[in-house]
Amino acid sequence: MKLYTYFRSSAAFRARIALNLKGIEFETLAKGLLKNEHKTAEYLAVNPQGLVPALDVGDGVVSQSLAIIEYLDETHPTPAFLPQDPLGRARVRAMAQSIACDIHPLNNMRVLNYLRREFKQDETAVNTWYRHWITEGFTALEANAREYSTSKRFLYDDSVTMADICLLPQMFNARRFEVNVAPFPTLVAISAHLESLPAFAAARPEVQPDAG
Ligand SMILES: N[C@@H](CCC(=O)N[C@@H](CS)C(=O)NCC(=O)O)C(=O)O
Repeated sequence: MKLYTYFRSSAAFRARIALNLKGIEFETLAKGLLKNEHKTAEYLAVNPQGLVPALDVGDGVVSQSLAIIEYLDETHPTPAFLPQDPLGRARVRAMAQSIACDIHPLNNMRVLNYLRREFKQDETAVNTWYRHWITEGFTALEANAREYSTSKRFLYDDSVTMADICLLPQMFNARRFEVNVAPFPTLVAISAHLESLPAFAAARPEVQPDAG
C-alpha cells in the first residue's frame, strides 16, 4: 500500500497508526503541505479534496482517515479496531468522531489560514481559537474516558480501538499548541500508554521520513 501523508498531519498520523497496528508495510508518499504539494493537479487527480491522508490500496485510493481506518479493519480483522457489541461500537465511533469531526476540522491548516487571511486575525487570536476547540472537545472526551476506560490504558474498555487511534494525534496537537491538558488526566494517562506502544510510537511525526 502507498500512503499519501505529511509528517505533521494528525489525520495522516491516524492512518499511520492504523497501518502499523495491522502490521501492513506501506510506502510513504510525502506531500509537503507548506509547499502546497497537496494542491497540484497530479495530487488532486488522486484525491480531489486535496487533503492528506489518502491510501492507495492497489485497486484504488481511499481518502478520509476514518474511512481508511475502517477499510483496514474490514480487510485485516486483527487486531479489531471496534468492540463486538453494537453499543460498544457506537461509543467508540462516537469518541473517534468527536475528535475527527468536531475538534480537528476547526483547527485545520486551511481554516487557520482563512482566519488569518480573510478575517485578519493575528497569531494570538488564532492560537486562542485553536486551544478553545481542543479544550471544549477534550472536556467531553475526558468524561467519556472516565466512564468507558476500565484500565486508563485505552479509551474504551482495555484494548485498542479507533478512538485511541484518533486520540494520540490530537494530544500531540494539544501539546504543540500548549493547551493546558491538566484538566484531562485520564486522556493524558491513556495517551502516555498509547505512546509507549510500538505501532503508535513509529507513527509519530518526528520519526517520519519527511519530518524536517
Ligand atoms: N477529515 C479528513 C481531514 C483531512 C485533513 O484535513 N488533512 C489535513 C492535514 S491534518 C490537510 O490535508 N490539510 C491541508 C489544508 O488544510 O490545506 C480526514 O480525517 O482525513
